[in-house]
Amino acid sequence: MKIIKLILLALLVLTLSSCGKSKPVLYIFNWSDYIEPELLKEFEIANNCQIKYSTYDSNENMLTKIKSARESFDVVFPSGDHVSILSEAGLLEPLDRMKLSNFHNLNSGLLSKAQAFDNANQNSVPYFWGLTGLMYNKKYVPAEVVAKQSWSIVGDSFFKGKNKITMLDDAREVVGVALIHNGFDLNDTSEAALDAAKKTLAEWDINITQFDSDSYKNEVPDGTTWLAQSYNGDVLQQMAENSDLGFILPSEGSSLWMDNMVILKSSQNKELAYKFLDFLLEVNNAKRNAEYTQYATPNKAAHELLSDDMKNNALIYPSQEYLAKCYMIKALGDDIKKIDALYEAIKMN
Ligand code: SPD
Repeated sequence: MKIIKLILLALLVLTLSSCGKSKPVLYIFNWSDYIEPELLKEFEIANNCQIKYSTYDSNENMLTKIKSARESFDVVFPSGDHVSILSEAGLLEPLDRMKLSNFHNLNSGLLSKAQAFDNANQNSVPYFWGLTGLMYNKKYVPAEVVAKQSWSIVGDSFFKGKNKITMLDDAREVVGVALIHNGFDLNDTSEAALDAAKKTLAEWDINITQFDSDSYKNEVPDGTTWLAQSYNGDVLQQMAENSDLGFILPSEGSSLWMDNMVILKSSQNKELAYKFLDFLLEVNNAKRNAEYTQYATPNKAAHELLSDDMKNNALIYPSQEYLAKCYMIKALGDDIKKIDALYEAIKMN
């Protein structure tokens, strides 16, 4: 009897301890609306793990959270300029290519471009690239205003007193397009360039109601906002469901960016983080992700599988002629303070 009791007790302890054994957790920090949600579930099942997923709407917010000791993440998706900033701060894990069996799917031309912010592609893997433009609602913005196809629409007298325009809450994007509109490189911080951008932004500011990088996705469709500076894929996601929406890539050119996957040096679960990166690089997963997010994929093998409609969509993959007028946002070192000061002054107005 005593032996049976002991066996039962041992079984109970064993059951309780295996129940209490939690699955490994992967902490992911990404831009909002920037992944096919089913992929997350499939990764959890395939790897018997749990994903804790959080989102951000600007590189600056991401950086602040990463630097705060309170939250820790394994995988993050910074834009190119912030890959440089995170690398210089010693926060990134140098990547071991041997653990990324699907790395070869990437477009070598885009990998070379990514070396502008990540030498030898050591610390980051390209995720998506995209452009910034103007989203509008055809019900409210007259065709003759849209026909201007220029950043100057933001200052158009049609919008005067209407409080219907928003711009991104992103200093580089806002000051950047004012620089481009004036014929400067978006990374130019010379006095002449910033004076011109300041003048333009002061003119546009009377029409701008808020600086926000997320709400336009709902507010342009529902008419709260009529025109918004926005990221192309976010707009295309909405356009697929609402024919009243349109998107302009202004004729002066625009900002061009590449977002990337990185593993933080502080990651507590690097093996699982590598598996996640490799899972997203797998050709069919990358294709599904590109179809869901509507952003341009740097995964050459996945791009080949996309429909002709998507591959020929100039709002996702613009012509070489248009791309030649666009500027990649670069890390500016201390000069970023000049851009931030100009942006804060406009916001405070
Ligand atoms: N919802 C996804 C948005 C991605 C935007 N990324 C890049 C911004 C660079 N300024």
